[in-house]
Amino acid sequence: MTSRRDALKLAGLGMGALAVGSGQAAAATNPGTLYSSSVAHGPDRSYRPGRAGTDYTPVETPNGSTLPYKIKNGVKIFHLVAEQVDHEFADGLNGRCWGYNGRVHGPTIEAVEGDRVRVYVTNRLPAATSVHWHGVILNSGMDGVSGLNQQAIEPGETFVYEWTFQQFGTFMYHSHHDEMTQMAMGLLGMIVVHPRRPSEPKPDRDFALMLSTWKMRPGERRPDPNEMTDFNILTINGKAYPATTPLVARTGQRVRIRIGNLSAMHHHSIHLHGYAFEETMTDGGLVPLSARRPETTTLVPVGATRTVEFIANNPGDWAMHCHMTHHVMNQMAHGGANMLGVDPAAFQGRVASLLPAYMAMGQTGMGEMGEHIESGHMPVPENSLPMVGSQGPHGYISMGGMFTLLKVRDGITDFANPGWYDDPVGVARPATVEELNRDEVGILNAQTE
Ligand SMILES: [Cu+2]
Repeated sequence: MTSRRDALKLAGLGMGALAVGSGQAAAATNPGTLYSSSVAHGPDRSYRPGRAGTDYTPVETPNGSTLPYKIKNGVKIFHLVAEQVDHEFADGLNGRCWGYNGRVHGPTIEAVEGDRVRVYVTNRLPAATSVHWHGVILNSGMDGVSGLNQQAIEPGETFVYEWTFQQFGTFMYHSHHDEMTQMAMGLLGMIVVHPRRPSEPKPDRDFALMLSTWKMRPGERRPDPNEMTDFNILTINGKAYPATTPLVARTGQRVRIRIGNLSAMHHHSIHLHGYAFEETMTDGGLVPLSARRPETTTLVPVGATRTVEFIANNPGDWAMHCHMTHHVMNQMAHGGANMLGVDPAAFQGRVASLLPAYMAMGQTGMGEMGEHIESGHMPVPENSLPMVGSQGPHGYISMGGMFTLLKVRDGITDFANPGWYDDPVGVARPATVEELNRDEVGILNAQTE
């Protein structure tokens, strides 16, 4: 028997459901208006194809590329080919991965809000696949979840997807068939959609970065999709530092950096030195001005994009990296014994009688390991990466993995790597005896004694 109170509850629920229902109906006819559309779209309204230069400043994908297209009857036509790709993560480490159009990760799909697009997907993998357009609001049948929205694309088949971008922003695409295997093998890419009528200043420099994680056992070429936690290659656009191409801007330019994360298990807190920025967009749309706040680190969760913007008013070479310390180390830093503080003299000789090439390491940390390798004092196994870094202008840079550089220079018009920054203001250096005495620091500097 239903009590009066229950009846009221039911009535309340009913009204709630009605309210939700009408809200959904409104969203369905006008999906992009919440935060992310710059024009009033009717149902599936498309515009003339947006043009680079006039409608938008093209995005750059460091170490990557933009997917070419052709226009037929007002529709932008793209073609993705899923296939095996031999990919170099950094000098010395190659993987037999899966990617799109000969790349890991796939080329960036770039379009303008209101563009009608048709994307052909050819499967040259030994397994079935499908492509999901993460964050793109489109009809259910184009959403790409195999079995749910469509049949899987079998090896040798070509499927066609078609929709109109009703929103702008930073989105991603990836396999949605056997995700665990196929995303771990590299089947992912970025989607950048520019606003048709921007309400905010266009960026002068616009970059797209995809974060991902890999398990590459030293000596092996196949990424291991079964790994759940201990990933040992951390990449930006498929590259581990020092193979990451720097982001270059001229002093005073407005810089936009779009960061997507399709790692298996790890969120990444991406930190930029030298600047405070604002997070302007997520893959859900524009962040309202009233909700923006200054940050120096943006947390990019798995399965999300974060877009940050700033004026490049501080020239220099600036580190930009994941702040999780194990994410800025390469392969050989993982799984070793803790040697910190150990005096290896006692056993070095005994081990060396069994293993002539043996070298104790890690007693003061891992920072010096890259130098040992670079100088030829320490061999690394075939097809593997040392833990960290490369030679910088002031010594060895003990960073690897998810690490890149923002290089800001006065007056440049060419955005190729400008080399190392020579800071005219001053560089930190050993203190002099006069300085130590003057400021009564009470300690003598080993280098100035
Ligand atoms: Cu990270």
